[in-house]
Amino acid sequence: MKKVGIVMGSDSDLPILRKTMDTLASLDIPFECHIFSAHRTPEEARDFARNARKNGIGCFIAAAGMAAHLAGAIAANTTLPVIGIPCKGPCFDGMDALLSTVMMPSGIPVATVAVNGGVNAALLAAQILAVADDALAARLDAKRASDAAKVLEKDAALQAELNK
Ligand code: RP5
Repeated sequence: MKKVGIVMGSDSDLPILRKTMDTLASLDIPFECHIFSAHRTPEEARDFARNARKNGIGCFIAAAGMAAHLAGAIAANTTLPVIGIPCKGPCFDGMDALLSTVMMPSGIPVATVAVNGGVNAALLAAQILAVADDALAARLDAKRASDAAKVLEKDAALQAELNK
């Protein structure tokens, strides 16, 4: 099975990526995860992207905050799908990272999830890999059903409380 290549700009992004890794692990999806920065370690970020296909990576998740160029820098060096996570920093409520990640020029796409959207990035990566993997698609269906059942349980509890 193809791996997900996860990269974050700083270890300060790690709490968001922990959710990504936990979600991938819960779906039995292999991954490798690195701290490479578009600005501080541009050669390592570029090499990770350029060597990914031969290293068994099927798609990327790239997370960064502030002037968040990491997802775009990865996308510039691969035609594998790249999912960007804008991470909320100390200013602008994450709008800086959101715009830096999402506003890619034509030709170099980045599929951007919500600010701090670590879980959805993992699920989108899973859905990309599941296009060619029926067993993974079945695990995703099971997760959707289980998540829906949890919401309905909460609704049932709320109705029971309100209708006492
Ligand atoms: C970005 O700058 C990183 O992705 C991080 O979100 C932000 C701040 O990095 P640190 O100064 O906390 O290392 O490159």
